[in-house]
Amino acid sequence: MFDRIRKQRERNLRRREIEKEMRQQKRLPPGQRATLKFPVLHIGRAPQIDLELWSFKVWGAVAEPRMWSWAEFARLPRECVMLDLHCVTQWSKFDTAWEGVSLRTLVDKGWIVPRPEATHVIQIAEGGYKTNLPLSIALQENFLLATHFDGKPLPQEHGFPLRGVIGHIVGRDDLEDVYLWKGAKWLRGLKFVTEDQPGTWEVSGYHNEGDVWREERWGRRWGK
Ligand SMILES: Nc1nc2c(c(=O)[nH]1)N[C@H]1C(S)=C(S)[C@@H](COP(=O)(O)O)O[C@H]1N2
Ligand SMILES: [Mo]
Repeated sequence: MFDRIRKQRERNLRRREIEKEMRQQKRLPPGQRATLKFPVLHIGRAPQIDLELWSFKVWGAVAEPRMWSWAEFARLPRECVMLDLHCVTQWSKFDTAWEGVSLRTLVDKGWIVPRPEATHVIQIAEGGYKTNLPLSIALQENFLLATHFDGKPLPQEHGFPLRGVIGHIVGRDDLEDVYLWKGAKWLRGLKFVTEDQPGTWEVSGYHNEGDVWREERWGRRWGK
């Protein structure tokens, strides 16, 4: 009967060891704590997605709008990336493995051609969740249109079949790192815009930029 207590203590010890190690390696942003779990956070219910009806659309300030069915999307070139995730609610999860399609690659291949005046990309999810990123950040290697986590298709609650994910790549201090809310689960489309548009959380008081190292959590209301 003490098994559970012992396991819990061991886990907590490991958690604190990782946290200490990550702090030493300068991978723990201010105000964050390490977690070994993968918390699930979203507004409303996790939608059940039918892959037959699913599509991924890109429109707005692009040379031509595009649409992929699931079968087409699954054939796009794929990339793997290891990310440290930082949630604004103060948990950080280190060394998470993602696989999917890089927006950068879609642009490099000429399959998406942003118009010169495009400045931001809005991720739009099933159910209406939205989040905004400067185009320059959406084109970084630490932003992925992810279909797989840890070698397996995304679990439903983490965004099956596709989500935006953004995190820190070890050794890439040249990239901007933003909080995890800037990756939309159940992603259905990207709208390129010529003027910034705050998303779901950004209008409700989260910081518009959300830089994890500057601890931009709340406060800067849209337009101020
Ligand atoms: N579609 C959708 N995506 C979303 C959200 C949401 O409410 N709906 N919440 C965001 C927030 S606030 C966080 S912290 C992360 C959580 O991702 P996770 O549940 O995989 O940990 O998803 C982000 N993406
Ligand atoms: Mo969040």
